[in-house]
Amino acid sequence: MKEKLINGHPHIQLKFDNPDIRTIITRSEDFYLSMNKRRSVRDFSDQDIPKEVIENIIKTASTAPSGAHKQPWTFCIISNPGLKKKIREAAEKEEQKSYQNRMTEQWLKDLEPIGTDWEKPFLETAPYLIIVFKKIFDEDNGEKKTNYYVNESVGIACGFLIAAIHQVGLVTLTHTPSPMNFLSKILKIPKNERPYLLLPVGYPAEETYVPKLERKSLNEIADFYS
Ligand code: IYR
Repeated sequence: MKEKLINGHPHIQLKFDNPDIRTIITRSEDFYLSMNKRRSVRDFSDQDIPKEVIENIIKTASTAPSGAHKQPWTFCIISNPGLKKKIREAAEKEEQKSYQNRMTEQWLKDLEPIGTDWEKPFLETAPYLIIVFKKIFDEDNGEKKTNYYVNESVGIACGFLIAAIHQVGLVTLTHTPSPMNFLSKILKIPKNERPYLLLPVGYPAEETYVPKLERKSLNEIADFYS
């Protein structure tokens, strides 16, 4: 492997496969068709999945680019039934308040086609909950070390995670109970970390229905400046 120093730091030569253009075209179509089958699922089976799969999808998420390569994320993986119950109860308490008082009429109306409500049984049914925390800063022997583009970095890592879950053949949901600080309390998370996203992971329940949605067309989402 060829190496050289840049700014006194080691750099390695990029290993680039250089696929031919037909391969690139085919892969672009295949990957789109595969990702377009992804759906957010709210009804989970309690069927277990090997821990190895969870480890691999988390490692995939952590291949995401991040500001100054700080990797400002922590993934908490919950399979303990008592802990899942605690999280469900705390989430539902907040969600009940949100659905009853905190969300606007318009917001509730926008959610009607999706069919959500304050009840979150998937927090107990799914074999794994992955809770993603963003690290506002890092601590090195009591010294504060700044992280950069934390929201962007953690958002991209979550995108990789969701793609990985779909690619291995499992399902998830991007659940954002609000406010989420109860998660820090239950899991005793240090002060430099904030909850970002909660993802139940598993198999869908036997007969699962998802909203009949259309995705925006390319024309609606893209402007080409040729
Ligand atoms: N956090 C709530 C409400 C909710 C909000 C949006 I925007 C959604 O797309 C779905 C749900 C909940 O999880 O039910």
